[in-house]
Amino acid sequence: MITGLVIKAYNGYYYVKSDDKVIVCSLRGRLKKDIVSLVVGDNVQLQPIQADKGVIEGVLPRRNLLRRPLVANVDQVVLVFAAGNPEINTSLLDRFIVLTELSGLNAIICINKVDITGSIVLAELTTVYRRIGYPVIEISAKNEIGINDLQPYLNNKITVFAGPSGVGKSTILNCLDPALQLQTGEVSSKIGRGKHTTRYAQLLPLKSGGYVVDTPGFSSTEFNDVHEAELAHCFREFNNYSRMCKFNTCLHYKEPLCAVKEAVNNEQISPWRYESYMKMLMEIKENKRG
Ligand SMILES: Nc1nc2c(ncn2[C@@H]2O[C@H](COP(=O)(O)OP(=O)(O)O)[C@@H](O)[C@H]2O)c(=O)[nH]1
Ligand SMILES: [Mg+2]
Ligand SMILES: [Zn+2]
Repeated sequence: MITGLVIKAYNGYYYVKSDDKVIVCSLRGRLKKDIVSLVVGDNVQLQPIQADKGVIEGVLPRRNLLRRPLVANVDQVVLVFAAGNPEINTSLLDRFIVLTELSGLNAIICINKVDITGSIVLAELTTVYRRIGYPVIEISAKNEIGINDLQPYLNNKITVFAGPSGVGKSTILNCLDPALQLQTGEVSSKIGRGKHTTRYAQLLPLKSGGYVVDTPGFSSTEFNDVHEAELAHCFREFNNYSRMCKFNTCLHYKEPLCAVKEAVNNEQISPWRYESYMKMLMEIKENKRG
């Protein structure tokens, strides 16, 4: 029996990387329980049949499971946004951050297309997120600027690239490793949608070691099962203040003597972060009612 890493699932077969080989595997019957019982990113035990074929006999314990995209054992998420075309929407960035925090993963913020000057003042934005503790990397994939700042984060890790479509995720990955040859540019119509790389999560090996997952840009950033009380914890900088709120159940909304709101007023917490928080909180409250 040998062990390997599932890098791709397709048509009922699993492509397992073991040493330098990719072994195409079927699944031992008793393992076929549900769609999340074996996913890309899982470490498996397999019985080789021929040089490049095998049968998966067991799945090793997982460290974590990301739902969108469906990948196991992810180390971190790179959230890609663009300085322009399309311009950063901080409320959307904060939603991605919350989803990453809920999965228990670290977020790295990557601002691409710094060759474009948008109306957002990048320096202000990067200062806020860095102060919270998120690495912020500014790059221009098109001009191959700043790629070297991103590279070291990816070595020997499984990294998911997420963000809106059109921000340059695939272009960045091609820049990191031209052998990936990912399709870039606007997805013009339905034609592009059902195709390989976009629909199924796949671990793409980087020449420098490590794997990346390219996503088509999550279209859905809804919080289905998120509890109100959980949300505030996803805003890391709130944690320093929430201890001092009068009520320990404080949602930093209409409660009196709220230390988080006070910190917003004193500009210790960025007002737009608080705005993002309120938007999401209202949405969760709405969902609860509906
Ligand atoms: N100006 C500029 N355009 C870029 C840059 N990186 C990517 N693009 C363009 O943005 C468009 C979308 O890129 P793509 O990689 O497909 O984005 P994805 O949807 O996030 O994968 C393409 O036309 C790219 O050529 C950059 O650094 N600067
Ligand atoms: Mg893409
Ligand atoms: Zn409070």
